[in-house]
Order: sequence, then C-alpha cells, then structure tokens
Amino acid sequence: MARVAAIVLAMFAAAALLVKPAAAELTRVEHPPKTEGSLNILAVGDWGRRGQYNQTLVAEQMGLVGEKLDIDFVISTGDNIYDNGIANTSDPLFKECFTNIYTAESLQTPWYIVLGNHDYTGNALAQQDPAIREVDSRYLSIAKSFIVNSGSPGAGARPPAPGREAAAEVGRREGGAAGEGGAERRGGREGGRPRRRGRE
Ligand SMILES: *[C@@H]1O[C@H](CO)[C@@H](O)[C@H](O)[C@H]1NC(C)=O
Ligand SMILES: CC(=O)N[C@H]1CO[C@H](CO)[C@@H](O)[C@@H]1O
Repeated sequence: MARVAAIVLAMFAAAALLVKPAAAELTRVEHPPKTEGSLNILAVGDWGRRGQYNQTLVAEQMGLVGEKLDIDFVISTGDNIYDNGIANTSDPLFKECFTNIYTAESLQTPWYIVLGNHDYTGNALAQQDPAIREVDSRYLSIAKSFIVNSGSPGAGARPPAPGREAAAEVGRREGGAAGEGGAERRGGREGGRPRRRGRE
C-alpha cells in the first residue's frame, strides 16, 4: 500500500512539475470570489451569429440563469464570431454578435474569452486588442491562453477554504496558425489538432 501511495505521489509530483513552469508563463488576471468565498460562472462557446442559430434564445436563458446564480463572470471557449471572426475592432459584426445579443443585466459582467478556429480565420488580434474593450468593456480576450485566478482573496473577500481555490484556467482549445501554444505546452489537451466538425 505504502509503495503504491509513494508511486502515486511521485506521479502527482511529476505532473505538477510539468504543469508549473508553463503556468507561470501565462498571463494571469485576478478575479476574487464573493465575500463568502463562492464563485458562480457561466460557460458558453460556438455562439451563433447575429442572434441566429438560436443565439438570442440561448442568450435569454443565460440571462435568467445568470441572475438566479448571481454569476461572477462568463467564460467563452471560442468560436465567438462566425464565420471568420472580426476584421478589425470597429467591425459591426462584433456588436451584432455580442453587445446587442447578451443584453441581460446578469451578463453585464466580465467575459473571459478565448478564441476558436472561426475567430482565428478572421483577425484574431482584433479580438485581443484593448481597443475592443472601448466598444464593449466586458470583452476580456486578454491573450491566447490565460489564467483567471479566483483563488486569492481580494478586497473584501475572505480567504477561500482549502480546496476552494478555483483557479479557472481558460486555455485556447484550438491549434492553428496563430498559436504559440500555451495549451500544448501544458500537456496538449487537444494535441494542437483542430476539432473535427462541420461549419458549426
Ligand atoms: C473594419 O471592417 C469592416 C468589416 O469588414 C469594414 O467595413 C471596415 O471598413 C473596416 N474598418 C477599417 C478601419 O479598416
Ligand atoms: C426556436 C428557434 O428559433 N429555433 C431555431 C434554432 O435554429 C435552427 C437553425 O439552426 C432553426 O431551424 C430553428 O428554428
């Protein structure tokens, strides 16, 4: 038993070594939990476009659930703007697919956003340009991969209980032309391979 435990521990230690250096290089943003230590989030991806493909219906439900759960932020896992992302930070598609759709009160929180292949086939850097936040301040596509750290107590927040450190890592899912590949370095969750799927 002890030997098994030791081996398991060694494996965890090895895994920690693999993960740590790469994690240290990633951009971090701090998002403290609520004062009692809780954190509620919504995650969404493959949004739709201009409200079509049920995007508006999903947005309305997100608004209701978001209110019920008193969400702290939203995570978007990519394929935000179909078909080919946006062309520049003043591309009207941005408002048509984001600002004008996710209008519910509860969704007026930070959105931590990574890009999908449909975003990369457009001007990926436009979605990560700070100028996009002048169009809509919620849109936090900070880097290709980044860490949203909700583990540290912020102003007014008390330290989270052990095991409550919710370091939600938002990693780029897609390999691709624009990638320097934070996710791949962290153990290749998607092996840098584009997901196989159709146009949606
Ligand atoms: C931004 O992209 C839109 C949509 O393609 C285009 O109509 C507009 O001319 C572009 N604006 C600039 C400043 O390049
Ligand atoms: C209720 C509703 O609008 N459903 C639509 C969801 O999107 C598909 C197309 O992807 C439409 O066919 C449905 O009418």
